[in-house]
Amino acid sequence: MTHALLVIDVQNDFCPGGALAVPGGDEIVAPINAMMEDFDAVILTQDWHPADHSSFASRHDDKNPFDMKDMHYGPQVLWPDHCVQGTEGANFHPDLNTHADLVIRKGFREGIDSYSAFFENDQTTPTGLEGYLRTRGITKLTLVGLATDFCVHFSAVDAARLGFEVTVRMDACRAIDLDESLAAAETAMRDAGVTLS
Ligand code: VGL
Ligand code: ZN
Repeated sequence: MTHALLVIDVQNDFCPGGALAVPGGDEIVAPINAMMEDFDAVILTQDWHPADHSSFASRHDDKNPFDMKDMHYGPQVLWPDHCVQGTEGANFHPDLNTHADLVIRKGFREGIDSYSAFFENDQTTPTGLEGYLRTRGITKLTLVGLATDFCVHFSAVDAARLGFEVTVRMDACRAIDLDESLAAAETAMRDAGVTLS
């Protein structure tokens, strides 16, 4: 059994002072660093958007941040501009231990968002992470990071559907919580067979 820690999007823009700050986002950095030595592999994800990404409300004349928009792949929340490739906001939190085995970037295609570390928001375009995990013999995943109700949620559900044994350490996650999205995410993760601890 090979057990990996999957650290989701612990980036400046999701921490206090960032463009899409998650309340308490920086509080999880030290606990995540402390957990790393307990795992066989550590994988970081990085939200990594082009400056004109279609998930940005600024791209749509009639929209504000946190409005919804029907995209060709389904409904999408529109966000403040965040995690633009190569910017300080896209960098990992400066205190995060980045001595990881792999960094996987997602959301890099202009026309589609990717909450999950496994599939883009069309739920079919793979990021390549599944193949990496399988070829390394990783069967067990523990997820931590930001945000609980978006990228952690979708990554955990996809991982469970792919047959990995998945735990989310809720104490090492923080949520955006739009319109009860945290409660909905907890239900969806439990229904998918994810252990919340
Ligand atoms: C995320 C909204 C937009 C996340 C990323 O990491 O949860 N949320 N992009
Ligand atoms: Zn994003």
